[in-house]
Amino acid sequence: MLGLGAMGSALATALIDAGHAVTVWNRTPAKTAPLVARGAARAGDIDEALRAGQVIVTCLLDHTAVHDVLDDHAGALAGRTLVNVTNTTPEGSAELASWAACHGAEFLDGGIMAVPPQIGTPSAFVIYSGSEQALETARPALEAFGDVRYLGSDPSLAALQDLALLSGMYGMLGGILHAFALVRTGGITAREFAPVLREWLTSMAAWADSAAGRIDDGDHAGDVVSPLAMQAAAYDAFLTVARDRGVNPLLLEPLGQLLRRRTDDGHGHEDITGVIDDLTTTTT
Ligand code: FVH
Repeated sequence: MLGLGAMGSALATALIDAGHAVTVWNRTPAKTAPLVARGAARAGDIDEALRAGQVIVTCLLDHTAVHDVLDDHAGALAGRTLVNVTNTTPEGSAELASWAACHGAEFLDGGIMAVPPQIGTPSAFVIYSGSEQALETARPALEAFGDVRYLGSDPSLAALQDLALLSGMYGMLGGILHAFALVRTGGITAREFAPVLREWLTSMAAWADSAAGRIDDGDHAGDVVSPLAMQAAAYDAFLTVARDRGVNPLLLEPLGQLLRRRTDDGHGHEDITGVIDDLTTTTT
C-alpha cells in the first residue's frame, strides 16, 4: 500500500482488519506508525514496498504523485498487479495502463465511491476497469475496501464514471450550500432546514432514472410535466431572491443561463433534459 493519506490509511486499515498481510509506505514516514501498530509491515523505501507482495495499491494525491513515486522503481513492477485508486482523468488512467504494461505489470484503475470512514462498510463501493486478470488477482484484497464493481477492460472507464459521479455530487453540494445560505437570511439554521432538504433531494434523486430514458431516446418533448419555459421563469425567482437577500447567486447562474437560452431558442415546451444538447455543443 503506497500512500497513507486519509484514504490510503483507511484502505490499509481495512486490509489489515480483513486479515491480509500488508506492507505500507508513505512519503512522510510518520504516517505508517498507526498501521504498523495495527499489524502492517513498514517498507524502508519504495522499492522494498513494491517487492513486498503481488498486489500493489497506490492511493496518492494525484496522477503526478503516482509517477513521482513509481517512475524510478518501475523495474520492481514486472509480474505484479498494480491497482491505482488515485483520482485520475480517463486519459491519465489510459496512460498509466500503457506505462504499467511497458514494465510488465497488470493494471487496474479504481474510483473509490466513499469517504474514508465508509471504507470497509456496506455503504462503500469502488468501480474498477482495466485488466480482468488484475481484477481477479487483487479481488480478495479489494473486497476489503467495499463492493467491487468491474466496468470492463478499457482502463479509462472507471476514471470517466468516477469523475461523472463526483461531478453529480458537487452539483448537489453546491445546491445544498446555496439553499442553506438562502434560509439563513430568514433566520433558519442549517440544522433546522437539513431534514426537509434531505427529504426533498432524496425524492428528486429518482429524476436521474426518468431523465436517462429521455436523454438516451433524444425525446425531450413527449409527456412533459414541467416545461422548460415554466422552469426558466421560476429560476428567475431563485436568482432574484438570492440577489435581494445578499446571497451570491454564482452557483446557480450557469444553469439559469442555459434554461433561458434554450427557452429563447424555441424549446420552452420541452423537458429540462434537452439542456444536455446545449452542454455538449457549447463551451460556455
Ligand atoms: N478522502 C476522500 O474523501 C476521497 C474519497 C474518494 C477518493 N479520493 C482520492 O483518493 C486519493 C487520496 O486521497 P487522500 O484523502 O488519501 O488524500 P491526502 O490525505 O491528501 O493524502 C495524499 C497522499 O499522497 C501523498 N503524496 C502527495 N504528493 C506526493 C508526491 N509527490 N510523492 C509522494 N507522495 C505524495 C501524500 O504523502 P504525504 O503528504 O503524507 O507525505 C499522502 O500520502 C486522491 O486521489 C483523492 O482524490 C479521496
